[in-house]
Amino acid sequence: MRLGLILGDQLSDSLATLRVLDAGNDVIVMAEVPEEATYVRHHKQKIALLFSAMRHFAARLQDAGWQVRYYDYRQSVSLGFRSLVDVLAATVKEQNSTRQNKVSEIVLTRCGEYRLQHAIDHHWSDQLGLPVSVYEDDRFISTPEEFAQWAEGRKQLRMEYFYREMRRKTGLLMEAEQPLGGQWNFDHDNRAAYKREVPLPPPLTFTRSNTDQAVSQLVEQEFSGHPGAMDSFINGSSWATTRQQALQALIHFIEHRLPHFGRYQDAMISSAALGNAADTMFHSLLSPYINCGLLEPMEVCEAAAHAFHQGQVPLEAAEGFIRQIIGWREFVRGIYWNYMPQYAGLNGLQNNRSLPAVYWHGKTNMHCMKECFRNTFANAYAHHIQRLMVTGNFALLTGVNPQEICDWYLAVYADAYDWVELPNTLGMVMHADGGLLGSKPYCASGKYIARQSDYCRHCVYDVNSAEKTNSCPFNSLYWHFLQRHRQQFEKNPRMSMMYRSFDRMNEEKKAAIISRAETCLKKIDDL
Ligand code: FAD
Ligand code: DLZ
Ligand code: SF4
Repeated sequence: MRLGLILGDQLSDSLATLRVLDAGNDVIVMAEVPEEATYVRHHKQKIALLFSAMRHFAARLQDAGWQVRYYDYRQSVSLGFRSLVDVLAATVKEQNSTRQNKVSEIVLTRCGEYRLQHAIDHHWSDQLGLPVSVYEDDRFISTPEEFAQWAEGRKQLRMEYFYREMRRKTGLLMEAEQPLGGQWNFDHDNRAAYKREVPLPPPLTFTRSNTDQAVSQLVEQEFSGHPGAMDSFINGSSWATTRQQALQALIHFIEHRLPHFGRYQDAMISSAALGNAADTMFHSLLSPYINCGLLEPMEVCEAAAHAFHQGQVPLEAAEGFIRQIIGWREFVRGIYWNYMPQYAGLNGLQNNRSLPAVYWHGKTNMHCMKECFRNTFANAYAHHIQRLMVTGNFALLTGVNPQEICDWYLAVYADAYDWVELPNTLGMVMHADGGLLGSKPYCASGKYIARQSDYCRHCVYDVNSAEKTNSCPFNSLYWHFLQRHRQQFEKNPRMSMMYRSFDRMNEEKKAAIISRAETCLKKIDDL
């Protein structure tokens, strides 16, 4: 008989492991273990979501006739298991001592993170004294090998071209070989600020099961030192933990959020004025489910395409959403597997500032940052523009060490796994990969935030100044960043205009801006 290990981010009925194994003969192993739960200080809600979703999934497998050996966190700890391989070793022993039919092989699906996959490929077979077979994770649309072939020989890797391949491969929003609407990408229509033209989406809450409640208690007791609050999980306003609830979230998204998704994709709004829906705008909130397997990327994209074909949503909304999944999501995964493990150590801009304490306590006078941290700690969520253009932009402009800021993003979001977080943070935000993921850094002054949000209207800082003592820190830090990295970026055609703007300022103004930036850098924790 074979043992099939299913990981916390592999909770899909279609998983290769389940297709390879035989419910009559083989045994599924699942385990909550300290090593996975603490390799970073995961947000409490991320642990609660995963443990609860794992328990519900194990119960579903049992109902479907599978034999499942499930170790909950307290069992793992009391049996002295730290890691998944400890669990497997003990389960092999247990099965071999109780059955005539001995364990002949360990089976699993390629895992999401290099850290674990490396251990599986290089150590597990020796540690367990058994063959370990790893099957491709075909819930993704492309394989790491296909990406490597596509990337080979290209001078620059651009998501847009990879995305077109994925459109062709999936046939989503295609008519023969041509994109529907005659255009691959409608991104230029997706830049509006939110002026309350349409109401924000209604809330969706989930009924909490006994399992959710037991897990919440466990997390409060065992992970009290981890960041984040549990309230929105406990009251059901944050995360789904079953396949059925995740499908409810998908339906809610298609009906209430997708119609306006593209248009307001880059918008941000203060929550005090509009309640909790402001924290999510029209984003889908589906990433935690897609990443842990409760929803599959193709079914989510097919639902969006179907809504377009039924006339429920405009083409630019469906295309914009599908691009995020078969474009960005697949592209960053390809980058990850193509360039790991070297990728994780890159520091192209040689940034060495320690992560400012504000990233953990969230207390600051900068209203935009305060809003993003509040959302992050309350819900284990922030939408893409909050991550990229506020907290990410601040880390870039202040020169935070990329590995430290990556660990932060990996910890605080319910959807965070190394394969998707790392390229987004190290590549897209920090430009630490020398431009592999983006041709220029996404650096921006407070003007961008003022244009895309109402944050600046509620802030003590003056977004129209870069040099006054109460000037918006993003403004002076932006110019300081450009000056610090003049050599790398001055010749970049997409950035040279900014250098010319700075050079045209009079000397007194330039000096005042740089001096204000230096004060901000010295006093980051007081901003
Ligand atoms: P929506 O805006 O509704 O987007 C729809 C879906 O598209 C998402 O659910 C997600 O599956 C996919 N998607 C969108 N943008 C990206 C992207 N850039 N990369 C990969 N998939 C994308 N996403 C994660 O899933 N896990 C992470 O750990 C993660 N870390 C990030 C760190 C930083 C610094 C940044 C800038 C982005 C990160 N992202 C990450 C990408 C993106 O911010 C989240 O996928 C998105 O905010 C999730 O919320 P949503 O489901 O409401 O997304
Ligand atoms: C994120 C996570 C956490 C918090 N806990 C577990 C766990 O106890 N058991 C498990 O199998 N998986 C967990 N995960 C998800 C894993 O970290 C993830 O499967 C690997 O990093 C591979 O992507
Ligand atoms: Fe953020 Fe600056 Fe606007 Fe304040 S003024 S909200 S710090 S961008």
